[in-house]
Amino acid sequence: MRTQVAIIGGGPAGSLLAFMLRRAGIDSVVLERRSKQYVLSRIRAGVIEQGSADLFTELGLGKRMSSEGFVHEGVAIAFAGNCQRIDFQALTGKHVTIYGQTELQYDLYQALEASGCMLVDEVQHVQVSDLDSGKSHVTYEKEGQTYRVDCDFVAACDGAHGIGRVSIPRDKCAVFERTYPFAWLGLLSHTPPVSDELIYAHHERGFALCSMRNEGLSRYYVQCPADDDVQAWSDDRFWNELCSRLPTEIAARLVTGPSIEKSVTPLRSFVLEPMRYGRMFLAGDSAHIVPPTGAKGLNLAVSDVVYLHEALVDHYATGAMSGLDAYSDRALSRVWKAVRFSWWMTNTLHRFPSDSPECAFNQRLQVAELSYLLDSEVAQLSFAENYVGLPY
Ligand code: FAS
Ligand code: PHB
Repeated sequence: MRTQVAIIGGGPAGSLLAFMLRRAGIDSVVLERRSKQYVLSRIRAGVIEQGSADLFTELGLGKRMSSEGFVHEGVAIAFAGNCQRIDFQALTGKHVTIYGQTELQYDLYQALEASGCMLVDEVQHVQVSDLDSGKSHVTYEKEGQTYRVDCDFVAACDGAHGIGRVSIPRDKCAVFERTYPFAWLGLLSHTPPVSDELIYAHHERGFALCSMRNEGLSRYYVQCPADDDVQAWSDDRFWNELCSRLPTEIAARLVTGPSIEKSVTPLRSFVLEPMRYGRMFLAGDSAHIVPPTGAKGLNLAVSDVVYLHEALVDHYATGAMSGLDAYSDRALSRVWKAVRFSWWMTNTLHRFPSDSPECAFNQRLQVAELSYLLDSEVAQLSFAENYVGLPY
């Protein structure tokens, strides 16, 4: 078969790109390794920046998000036994929306189906070829059959463990990486959220986060050792540990219950440059990973797709390659600012192992960073500006 853009990966980046290209009359085929059901079952992001939410509304994808999502005008930082709110709305005139990635993915799949976009799921052995020639093509297997897709361009939206990134020769790209000596243990429960806004907690026992999906579905995270096994965490141990890291009055009102999902997520910062190899363009987690502390991963996938869509529309309208040639630098400029913010949030709110270099000094710095943040309106404005999402 032939298409204009072969999209590898049917997560938020791939499905959003396919939908936006379709609206612009540009043909694409999405190849997804997992079943759509599996993709819809993955518990991931929960915070949607204002820019992303405005885009979904503009694209007609925001109906359920605006009726079922929560608009949050602030966030709380729990530190030294107190809890202080940072008011994004007052500081920036902007807010975030709490709406599960699972729900957003469902809306995207509904929209793809309704617009007649082609998505092939449960594909195997996807391979990209001839990316530096006009004969680019992708091959894949499905139910024992091998298929070939001839295309003008390939969009590698295949996440952290896809083939896009690994298909680029090592001498044609550079990798920037930072790993963290801890992970997040996340728990989802049919319990009412402990607070009507998110709480990011700094504590000597480690970081904790109180989030939610809706009035009856809460999402909590506690920092745990990087090599921790989820089996080692009973629900009771999780709830006790979470309570011990929250200010007393908040812990007192925490409603606990059986977990419906529990998982450990390693934390790392990763950027691959450039986000392009020949006629293949990377978007989303295939090019960059941020620790979830800054709630930026999904939102960066959205901004990448906005930039790539613009460049492809310009190419098919004018024949020019200039937009596509500028894509990687344009996307990376916003990516690195989000990498910086996510690194700062992670560095400031987590407990580093006592044997890590300069541990005592860094702990003092954390206290100074958080005291400055909570005492200074200027610092809060910078925090808020980054949290609600920097302009595209
Ligand atoms: P994805 O990984 O979502 O999608 C890639 C798709 O490609 C997958 O469906 C995969 O199956 C498919 N694929 C892979 N290899 C393939 C191959 N060879 N062939 C075909 N298909 C292939 N981000 C936020 O913004 N806010 C948050 O609050 C937040 N919280 C998070 C919490 C957790 C626990 C985790 C793990 C992540 C969180 N993130 C958060 C980040 C997360 O949301 C990602 O950034 C987002 O899923 C990125 O979307 P994609 O780039 O589409 O990648
Ligand atoms: C979530 O709700 O899953 C969530 C919220 C904020 C983060 C990370 C995850 O920073």
